[in-house]
Amino acid sequence: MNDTIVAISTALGVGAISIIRLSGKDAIKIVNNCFKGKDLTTAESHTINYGHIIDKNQIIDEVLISVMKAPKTYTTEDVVEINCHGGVISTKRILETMLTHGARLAEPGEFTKRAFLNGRIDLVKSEAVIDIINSKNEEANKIALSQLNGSTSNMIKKFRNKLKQLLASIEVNIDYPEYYDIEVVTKDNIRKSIKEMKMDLDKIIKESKNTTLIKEGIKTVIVGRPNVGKSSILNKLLEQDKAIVTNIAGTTRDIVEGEICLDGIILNIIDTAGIRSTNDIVEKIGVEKSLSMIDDADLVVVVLNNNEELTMDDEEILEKTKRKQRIVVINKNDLSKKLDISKYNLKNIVETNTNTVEGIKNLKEKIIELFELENIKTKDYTYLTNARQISLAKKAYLSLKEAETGINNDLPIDMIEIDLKNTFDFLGEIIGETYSEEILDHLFANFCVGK
Ligand SMILES: Nc1nc2c(ncn2[C@@H]2O[C@H](COP(=O)(O)OP(=O)(O)OP(=O)(O)O)[C@@H](O)[C@H]2O)c(=O)[nH]1
Ligand SMILES: [Mg+2]
Repeated sequence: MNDTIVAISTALGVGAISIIRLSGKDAIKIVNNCFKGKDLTTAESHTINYGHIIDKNQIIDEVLISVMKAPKTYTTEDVVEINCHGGVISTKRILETMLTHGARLAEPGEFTKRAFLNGRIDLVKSEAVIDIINSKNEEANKIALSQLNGSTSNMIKKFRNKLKQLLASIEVNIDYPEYYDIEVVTKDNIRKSIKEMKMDLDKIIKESKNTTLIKEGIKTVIVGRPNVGKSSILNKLLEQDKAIVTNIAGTTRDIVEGEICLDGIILNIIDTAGIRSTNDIVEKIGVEKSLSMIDDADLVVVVLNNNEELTMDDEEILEKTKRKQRIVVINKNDLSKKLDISKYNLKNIVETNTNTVEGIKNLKEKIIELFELENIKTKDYTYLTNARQISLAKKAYLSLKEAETGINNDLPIDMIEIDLKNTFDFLGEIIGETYSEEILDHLFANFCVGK
């Protein structure tokens, strides 16, 4: 953290402007050493300064330089941003010049990591920064913005304060039981507080699951035997002839992907090669790929042909997908019924005929119903937004539950205190009150360089 870091902060490519950003105690000095213009070391903080970046007396580019002095900066260190002409060559040359003058190339997310380590933002807010950059739709963007503004951090802090108060009063009662003027915390009081907190945390965890859907969308995989109409269904969902459709079994060899928006939530749809045993090498690879896609999917759409009897391959596919969130589509319902699935007692069945819009509309409605998409949108954007946060909240919840069991079983109060302290610590980890290097490395590795 003692060195000065540099990175290109804008996307590398042709554009009007590129920004090269430096942070650290020598940021201003390093840039000033290769700047022709006014003396940047005497420039006021938060000013923009015109001049040229030079290297060995040669002009590299005409630039505008923002000088931002510590501590009111993104990282809380001295930060300099060089606005140069967009374009790969001049941007890279300026970066190289900064490196030769003593800056070090920043790691992904290192600017934000410094903001965290220097105490300007907590871990949840750091994660919000990357979420804003990566948000794929307006809803995801709103959640990330609200998180950056502190909504989630405040919620966690409030929760921890409640726990702190409870812990403090328990301790006073344990340490100074002879003081009569202290409000005695009865087991009933503790039980009541724990119950309330448990309910609140449970609600937060449940609501937070939706954020993953909002952020990442629903990964939907269409599987089935060859020729049942998988690609036709994909094309109708996308309203575009993206996949090739023929009456030859084994038409789709590789996966075909597309995206639609259902009630503001993205559906990532993947059409796969028809599953059957085959000796064709290329088709075989396609079939293996189809099978492997199932494990990763949030939703599997199994397509069966209404006009054919159920085959061994169909049965295998139904077996392989039985534990997944699944919709069974009986396609080609314009043709006579030969399919009999009555022995299976299947749920979530939709009949379609890809020559009309009706069945596809029903399929979309089934997805909306299954994922309760209509209820997902909310005006309150206070959520936990990723697996790390949610798994810590779950651990906190389990500790609370342990505390509750303890109190119901009349365990000594200091045992219950341990569970409550664990809850307090797990919640603290969410905002980064405690953290490990490993967690930080993992988290910031997902950032882009320059952020
Ligand atoms: N009658 C009727 N024919 C359909 C329907 N849906 C698809 N088909 C026809 O069935 C044939 C196979 O359609 P595809 O969409 O290519 O089937 P697929 O499941 O993707 O097949 P593979 O890629 O080989 O696995 C084509 O000739 C389609 O026109 C339908 O609802 N009714
Ligand atoms: Mg196909």
